[in-house]
Amino acid sequence: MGVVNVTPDSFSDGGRWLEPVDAIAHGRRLVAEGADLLDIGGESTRPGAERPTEAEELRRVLPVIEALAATGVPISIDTMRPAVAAAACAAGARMVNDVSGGMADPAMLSTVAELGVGYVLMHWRGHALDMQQRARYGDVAADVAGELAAQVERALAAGVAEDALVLDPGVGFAKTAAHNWELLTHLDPVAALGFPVLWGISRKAFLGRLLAVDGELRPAVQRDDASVALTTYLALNGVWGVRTHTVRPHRDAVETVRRLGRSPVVHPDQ
Ligand code: PMM
Repeated sequence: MGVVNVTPDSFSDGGRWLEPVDAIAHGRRLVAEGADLLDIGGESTRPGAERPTEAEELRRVLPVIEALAATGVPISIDTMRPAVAAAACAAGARMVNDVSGGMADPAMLSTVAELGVGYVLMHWRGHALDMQQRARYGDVAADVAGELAAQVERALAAGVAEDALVLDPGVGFAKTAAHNWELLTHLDPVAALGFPVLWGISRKAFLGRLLAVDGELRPAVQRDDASVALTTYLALNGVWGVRTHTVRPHRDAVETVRRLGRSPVVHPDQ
């Protein structure tokens, strides 16, 4: 899943694709590099971020979705707002990527059910402004799986189809670096829920910390090799997808793992 952030303030590429023409060109580049899916978002969720208005979010994403839907590559809309999800699907999106997993606005679940589109349900405990204060777990992998299972129940009760669901453990969302590593080394509890699993690890701060030199975090754009290492590991462990800012190196990693016969990841052409 290639990321197109139409935001002024995303942590790794904020402001780079704020103009529709730049976002569209970027999305086309990601498709040319082999993206199976494009994730288009107009709200940054980095820790401490302020929320844009709904009107501003729509203004950012709609022209980009319309243009990129024309490439034929499936598009997900990265939003927590039901009205944005509905407008995005009317403009050509086929999936809703809700980092709040239906918790920011409970009407999201019935909206997704009515739209009949795919739904990425991510583990979430609160908005970016104060989410890191909620990073408290007993056993993080078991707790995240349990909270995801509870949201899955709510989604199904609201009428979301079981086969529309993709789960995401939400790396970096109300989680410390130690929590992220613990989740990544204990994939089973979330996998055992029986749904496809998406991981968003690309360029995240815990990699910047791992690769820090003299206490200086490695800058976001210099975290790509570490991101690809995690994609390789996740592909070896049969995840459904990874959400990434670059596509070609991740695609290459997945193809290589697949050639080794070690991954159940299925190529769309086969
Ligand atoms: N991370 C970000 C934004 N959206 N969506 C899903 N499903 N999973 C994630 O981990 C995720 C996401 C934050 O990263 P960005 O600011 O680089 O987009």
